[in-house]
Amino acid sequence: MATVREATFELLRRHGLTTVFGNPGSNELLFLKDFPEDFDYVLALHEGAAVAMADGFAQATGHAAFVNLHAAAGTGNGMGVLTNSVYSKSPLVITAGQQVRATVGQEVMLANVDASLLTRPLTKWSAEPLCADDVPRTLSQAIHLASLPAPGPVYVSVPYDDWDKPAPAETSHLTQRHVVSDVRPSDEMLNDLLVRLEAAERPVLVLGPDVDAERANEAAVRVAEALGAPVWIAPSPARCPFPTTHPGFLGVLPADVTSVREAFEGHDLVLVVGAPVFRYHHHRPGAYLPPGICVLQVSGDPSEIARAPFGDGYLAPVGATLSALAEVVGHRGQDATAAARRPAVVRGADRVGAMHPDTVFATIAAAAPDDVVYVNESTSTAQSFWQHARMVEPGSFYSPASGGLGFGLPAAVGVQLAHPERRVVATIGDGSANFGITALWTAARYHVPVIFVILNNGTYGALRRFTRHLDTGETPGLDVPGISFTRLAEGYDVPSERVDNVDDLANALTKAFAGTSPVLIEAITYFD
Ligand code: TZD
Ligand code: CA
Repeated sequence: MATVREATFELLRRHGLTTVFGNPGSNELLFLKDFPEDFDYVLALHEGAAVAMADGFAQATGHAAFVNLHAAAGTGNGMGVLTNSVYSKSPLVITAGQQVRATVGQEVMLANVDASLLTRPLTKWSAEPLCADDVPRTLSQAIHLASLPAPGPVYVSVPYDDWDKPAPAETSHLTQRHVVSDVRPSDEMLNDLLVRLEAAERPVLVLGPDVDAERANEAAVRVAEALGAPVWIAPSPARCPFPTTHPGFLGVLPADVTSVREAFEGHDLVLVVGAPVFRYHHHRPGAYLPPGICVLQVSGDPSEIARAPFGDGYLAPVGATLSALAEVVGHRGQDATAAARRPAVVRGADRVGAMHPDTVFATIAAAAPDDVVYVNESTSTAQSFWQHARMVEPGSFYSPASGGLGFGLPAAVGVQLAHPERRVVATIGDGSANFGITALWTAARYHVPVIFVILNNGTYGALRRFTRHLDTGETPGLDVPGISFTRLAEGYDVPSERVDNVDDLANALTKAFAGTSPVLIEAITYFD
């Protein structure tokens, strides 16, 4: 008779969840006992890194990823990064070991008291099975829920004395279940959208991360071209849903109410696909929209539609909707004038001993192959990044979706594990890097060939910018001088180089792309 552990591994195998990202403790060892040979365990040295790696892996593969954390403390360490998984809708199946069932009530050491409440409201669903018999079914529920629309992270706490118990015979049904969800918008909905789109004279598209998540980038291009509509990426982007080289690409919408309104001036219809309306950041209150404009939002996420402060909502899978629209929208023969409206790129000047961030991103773009994947967590330089990076293929960009730092550096490891055939470049700020630095060890240990470029300007640049916006004057806690990333890299056994000028950076990148191992390039920059 199979044990609960064996039944669980069979279930995970059936769902393709054969990579376990984790950091173990005493509560987890009985789950990991007799670890099957066809499974991989990827050890992260901090749970934030484990969650971020799994998140990068899930987003890049387009499938659920499995995480195993240690009790409440390990879960807590993972929760900062988990704030991103909510908004990137990453289907993470996060498990944690619980103390022995009969002892949790006494609150013995490492008991995860009220475990199922711990990760709320970040997880879509969380549970602790009521008995050992129900562990496999609870995990099956978690796996399905994580992936069913709208996808998102789930959490299951399992007492460790459950794993060696016999699994009920009926458990075998679980591995045979085949679940499909509705994958097409209705004809009525499509027709309504079509009529409104075709009636518009000057439509504009705003695309969000779910377009890339559903690999609908090409369909979005076809819809934009047929409508003659230019394309913005929705504010605070976590992914790149549209080729940045397309003449109709306008860039990333600024993340404040007033700038968005200004960007929409001159248009009569905004079609938002696969994004919330909107993920504003800087508070610049005012009217949301110019007069007389109509906003249509297509999303597969009921919450995203329900919470929008304006616009009409269409609840439907974004990939299928864009593909269907691409088939039916008539070509107007009208060229999007976007290219003309995009300001010319002006590169900031380097200084002696410190590059402008523009130099870093432009030099990477010149050295990188066309199918390069970027993971970016360099906060004050986002605009510079988007001006210079070239991203053409789906799945070319990942960034922390809620702004929770500690995602980028480890997520790059997860993305690279998912895409051995593409090269991942992680552009990470010196401040951000420290929240996930231990992932360097995982990259070295498992030979994951990420090129880590640390932009070292010695400060929390984005916060410096906010002090101006909020008019606070100088505050404490803004500078982080004196950190050597080459020495940190050496400690984690990742080869590294420190560069402070464009020639040395270009040489370091050429070497890095020619090689097949992880490399860290510490790029000395200044805050602009
Ligand atoms: N802690 C966490 C987990 N997430 C955060 N977003 C912050 C703190 C606050 N924070 C920001 O929102 S941006 C930022 C911090 C500390 C500075 C990041 O500095 P950096 O990049 O060096 O990575 P820049 O380009 O210098 O801003
Ligand atoms: Ca910085």
